[in-house]
Amino acid sequence: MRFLFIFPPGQRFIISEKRVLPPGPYSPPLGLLYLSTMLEKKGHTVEVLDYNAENVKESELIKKIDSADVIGMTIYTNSLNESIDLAHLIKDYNPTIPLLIGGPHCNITPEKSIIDLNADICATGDVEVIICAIADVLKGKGNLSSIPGIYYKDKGEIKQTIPMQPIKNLDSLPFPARHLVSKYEYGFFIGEKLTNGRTTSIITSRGCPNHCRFCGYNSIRSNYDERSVENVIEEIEDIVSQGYYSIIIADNNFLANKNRAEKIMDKIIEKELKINMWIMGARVDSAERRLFEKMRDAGVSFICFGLESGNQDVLNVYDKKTTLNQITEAIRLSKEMGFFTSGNFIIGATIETKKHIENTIKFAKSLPLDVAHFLILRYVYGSPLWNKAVEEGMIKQDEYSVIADSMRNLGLFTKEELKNYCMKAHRNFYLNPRYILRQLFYAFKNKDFRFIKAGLNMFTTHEV
Ligand code: B12
Repeated sequence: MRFLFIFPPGQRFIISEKRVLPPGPYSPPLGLLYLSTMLEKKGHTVEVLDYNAENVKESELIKKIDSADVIGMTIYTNSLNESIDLAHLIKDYNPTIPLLIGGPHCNITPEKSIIDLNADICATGDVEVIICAIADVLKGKGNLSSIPGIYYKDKGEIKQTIPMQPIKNLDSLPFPARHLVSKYEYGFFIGEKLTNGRTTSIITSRGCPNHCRFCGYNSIRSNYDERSVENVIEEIEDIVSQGYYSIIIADNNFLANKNRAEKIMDKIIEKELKINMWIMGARVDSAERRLFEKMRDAGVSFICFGLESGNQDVLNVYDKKTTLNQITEAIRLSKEMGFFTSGNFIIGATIETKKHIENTIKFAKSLPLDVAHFLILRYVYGSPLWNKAVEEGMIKQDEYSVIADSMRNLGLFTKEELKNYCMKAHRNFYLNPRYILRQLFYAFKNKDFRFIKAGLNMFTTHEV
């Protein structure tokens, strides 16, 4: 069968009234590529359209629908509206083409997703296990009712099968079909290509062992599972053989198991693999000199930490289990290793006063960070903060992502005030003379001005 897999457009960054930048193409849609491998192994053909990497015209999409037997789409909560538009366009054009959906949003609200997107089948969990069985049924072999982990339309009714178990042995999965996106160039962030050379991504673990109260990931995948060092290295070697140089490590928390991370770095050094690595998700309590030195020697050049706040009581409200001292030490160590260091902060916790927000801005400025991103707290479906707000009647069960807002008794500031605080935080951070000098020094020393441009974009940017 011919599958057309679509990664819908993500949120846009507003630069000014006239300039709106897409966030990507940052990294490939790994979920779709994992499923593609499974399908290709069974003789199906797959085409992947990544709307973050390509501006697909409607006429072009229609041609592609004409030459497909099944359409598959990844659904994220934050880009649900864009996905709904796309799904309706597809179904309006060809109401009989099967529309299969999956991804984080489908895991949290499968039944509603089928309705919202006018889809035929919604697959949850580690879909690699069932994707070929779904393909068989669409071809006329077997029955959807015997496939675990799916929701499907049957004579106007939505039926649900038994839940599926997450894959325990992630090493058993074949590597993602990267050739399907070799037409795209990844490594862009807010309009700038920030990675060096051909860029792809890898995921070496699934789930997250931590339970921060603002995060909904544990309701998307409750188990945390790791791939073995050997299996990760085999994939990195495969990536290198395909001509890639930069690898974005997309794990929620790559350094969760320091021992495993250290062994991966040891192997990369031992095998003299010429790669550059970006670590997307790290916690400050993983920062250890020996590990970080090995990361540096193996080719890590960028690391992004979830820092969240410059107030210990706010970190405690989030159950982050980190301290301000750990943050300071980790960022210092990261910079000492020469890593381009990024930190994310959240503004708008229920206890947060003006003083707290000012502390966070001051704290961020005191750290030698290269990038700081200040985001308004969102109550996301399934997170402990969302659950509590639902229990207390502030949020309705069908509100998947709600911005902190005093008008709804969610914190002490309205969302407009919080937006302004975020913009103020960005301005304060990026217009700090010490920061500007540091970045100019780096840029001139390395003759590399890309990060300055991205930083400037970030400073004039806020998310909608
Ligand atoms: C890499 C990443 C990004 C990258 C790029 C995304 C990309 N091209 O894949 C970037 C940095 C751009 C990004 C941005 C954002 N991200 Co992000 N991101 C991730 C991350 C860390 C890894 C994604 C990944 O590759 N997973 C590995 C694959 C194997 O898993 P998967 O994608 O879930 O796919 C499996 C199933 O879901 C399913 N599936 C997926 N697609 C499909 C399609 C079909 C047809 C079927 C049947 C099944 C199916 O099968 C796959 C195999 O089992 C995840 C966390 C995570 N660990 O998954 C967060 C995550 C997906 N991101 C998240 C968020 C919130 C965001 C942002 C909104 C953050 C922000 N505030 O800016 C933005 C917006 C993105 C957008 N679309 O607009 C949330 C999504 C929550 C939700 N309910 O939707 C996640 C889950 C993190 C979290 N802690 O909750 N992200």
